[in-house]
Amino acid sequence: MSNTTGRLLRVTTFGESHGPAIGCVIDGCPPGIAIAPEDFAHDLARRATGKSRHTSARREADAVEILSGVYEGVTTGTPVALLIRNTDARSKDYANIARQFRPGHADYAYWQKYGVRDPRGGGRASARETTMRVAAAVIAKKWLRERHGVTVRAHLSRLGELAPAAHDWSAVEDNPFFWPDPAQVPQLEAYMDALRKSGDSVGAEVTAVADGVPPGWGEPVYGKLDAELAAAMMSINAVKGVAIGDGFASVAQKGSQHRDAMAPQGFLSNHAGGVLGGISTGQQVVVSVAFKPTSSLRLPVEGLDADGNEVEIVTTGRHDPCVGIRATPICEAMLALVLMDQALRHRAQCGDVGAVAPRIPGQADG
Ligand code: EPS
Repeated sequence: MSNTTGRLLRVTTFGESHGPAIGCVIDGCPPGIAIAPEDFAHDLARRATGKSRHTSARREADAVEILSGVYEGVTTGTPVALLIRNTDARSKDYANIARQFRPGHADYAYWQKYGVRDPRGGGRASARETTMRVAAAVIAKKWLRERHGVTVRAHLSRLGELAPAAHDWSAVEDNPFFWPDPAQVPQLEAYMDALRKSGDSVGAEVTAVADGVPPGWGEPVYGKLDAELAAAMMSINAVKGVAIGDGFASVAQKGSQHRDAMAPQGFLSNHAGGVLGGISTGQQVVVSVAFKPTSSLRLPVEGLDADGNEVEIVTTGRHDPCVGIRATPICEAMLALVLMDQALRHRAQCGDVGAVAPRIPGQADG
């Protein structure tokens, strides 16, 4: 029932926001990858709530228990099962809206589909689920880095109407917004403080980038790298759009501008975002993801309850005024999971092909 992503690296997540635990099973993980419970802490903390006043105040320990698939510190090739216990759910915040459909939220659609739903903290529709994607991707990122020299990173590229005025990768991890222009951080702080006071929320865009991807990853037609990236990103809560390379800006471009010229020293531009014909070219893989503004607001809104009564809905509790901020490591994680899956598929079918001349270097900044 679609709780699994990937074909050779298959990640299945389970759990609800206010259930006893969330978890995942990673099947198809190659043997011999060194992994310990503490390896997950860094990326999980980057994604977590309660780390700054600009995100939900819920404080989860996000301590990973490795239940299977790892022996004496290395993966064994058997399913890797990871578990995180929920420790800070406050279900009473949801008591008043348990039978109400929050406009813009998954409540109504889940109700129509299943005829029953877990309303506590959004249940399975909660962004809490993304914790396990980030955990699984810790292993994928490690494998990609060690086996192929591939690195995956991401930054916020829009916060509402604000866009970075400069781009410095080294600044991204030093501010609570994953923002690449440190000079703008005070402006972002003021923007978010005013937004939070108003009780409203705002959308955002994340750009995720992979460096060092060799040419050849991705499969024709239905298994395209860009198609699977789009599906993976769209599976993240609150995502409304995905663009590869120039994406929708391509609409206003001429072919003479968009095509990436090639020379012995490398590609001369990267409008394609590192993918041609669904297959990586060796250039930087660039994917941008649009997040809608969070729907859970304390501002009242007209809605309906499960009996069809008109009701005024107010959502209390601990919500993100801009869920796109914390989505930065989540997009990074999905990029890593898709790349590792495609790398394994490429190895399975084309492992004997080897490097084909001429191999030209990719363009560094897409
Ligand atoms: C979420 C609502 C909030 C967030 C949660 C995602 O949950 P609660 O109402 O239980 O505080 O805190 O995010 C997380 C707990 C997390 O780890 O990402 C939602 O409606 O999606």
